[in-house]
Amino acid sequence: MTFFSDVSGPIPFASAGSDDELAYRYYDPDRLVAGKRMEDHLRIGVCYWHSFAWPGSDIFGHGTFDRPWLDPSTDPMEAAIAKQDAAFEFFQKLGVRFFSFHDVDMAPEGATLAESRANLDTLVERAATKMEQTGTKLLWGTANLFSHPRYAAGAATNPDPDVFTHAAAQVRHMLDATLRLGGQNYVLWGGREGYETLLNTRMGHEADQLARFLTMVAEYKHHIGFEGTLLLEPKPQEPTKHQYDYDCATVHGFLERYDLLDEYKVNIEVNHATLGGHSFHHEVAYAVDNGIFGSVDANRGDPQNGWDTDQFPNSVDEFVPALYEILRGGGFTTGGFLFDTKLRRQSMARSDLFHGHIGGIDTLARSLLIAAKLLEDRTLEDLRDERYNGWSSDRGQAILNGDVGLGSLADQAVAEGLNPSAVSGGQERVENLVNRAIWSTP
Ligand code: XUL
Ligand code: CO
Repeated sequence: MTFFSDVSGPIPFASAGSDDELAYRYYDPDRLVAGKRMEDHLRIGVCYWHSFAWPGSDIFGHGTFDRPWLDPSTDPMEAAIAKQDAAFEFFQKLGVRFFSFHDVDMAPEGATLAESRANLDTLVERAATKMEQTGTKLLWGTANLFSHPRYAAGAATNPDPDVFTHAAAQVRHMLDATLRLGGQNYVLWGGREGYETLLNTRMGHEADQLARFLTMVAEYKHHIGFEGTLLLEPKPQEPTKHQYDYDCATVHGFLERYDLLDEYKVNIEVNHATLGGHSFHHEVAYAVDNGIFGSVDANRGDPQNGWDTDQFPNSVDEFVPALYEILRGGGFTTGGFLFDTKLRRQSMARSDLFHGHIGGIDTLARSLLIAAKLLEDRTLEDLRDERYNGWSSDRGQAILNGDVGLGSLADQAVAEGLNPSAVSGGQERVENLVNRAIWSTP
């Protein structure tokens, strides 16, 4: 059965001036950028949950989307098979290589863990065949530990160890499934790993529980020989009032405290960064500079309401600086850009899924071209080198190497009558240089 019959696919690359709405203007998979194919730089993936498992409902209203595979009167396993067919048809027609899913996106939950496991195994085997036939790859797998009422008070951080145990069973199974499908990463987003009120919460105890859970996951990963990367996905809040994995710096500190830095990296989501009061640029730069950069959930928020609206990315201005830091750090290894994106509830047509992804992918492709140019021209690196140049002096090196203490440094300052003059940071100038690169890249 064909679900997207209006679009023949695969979406072709056309020129920037083309007026074909179902074509890429910048995303040209084979184009070489800084010595690497564009497709290999961006490693774009489609998410199963928002694009195929969500009907367009919100807290005030029912689903609005035209998604025949979500028809509630269909037998759940038959519906899951139709959903999988729709998803793979879409991946093929969009022309991207990766996808990601939660256990419950792909297969219906059964009455018991064993039944859920059997359902998932059936759909995973079917997915394996489709992946082989189409060359589609799994960017990451993950378990949904936040939708079912049993997880209302958290999964790993639940006050009840039986809930922790149930979560362990789900994650073990999804790790097995991710390994089976050759997944390149495994993600843990702790949507309910936080609190609603501190009045009933033992925060320190919950942190120890979470660390035990993550340690068990890492041990199991090695036990089964899963070679992908384990990723934590920071978010400051929503659905909880406070999520423990608040942002990259918080996750970094947590990993260090529990000796897990060798086992986990971060999956940075644009809208989670902005929800945390950071820019996406900040989160990426932090992760790159601290060796924990893993992957990205590409989307955008709404600057006026600040929620996690998960809109399709459309701002080159927002993505250029972040892509710059990613390239500066050497680019993705196992990670990629996963479109963790939701159509607006009024975008009901099946074809809207194409328009959302095409615009977002072109935004990334154009941003990549500009960021690569900025790096190649050393526009920012020369400026940064000059700004930090003093640190290669004898004094700078002595401070960094620990050859000098506070007392002797202070003595030097007094003896020399040190009175450094302030230097301009030139922010407006550097902003202009970035804009010029944006405007001049065809
Ligand atoms: C929620 C979110 C999740 C994770 C995977 O805000 O981003 O979809 O990406 O559980
Ligand atoms: Co996400």
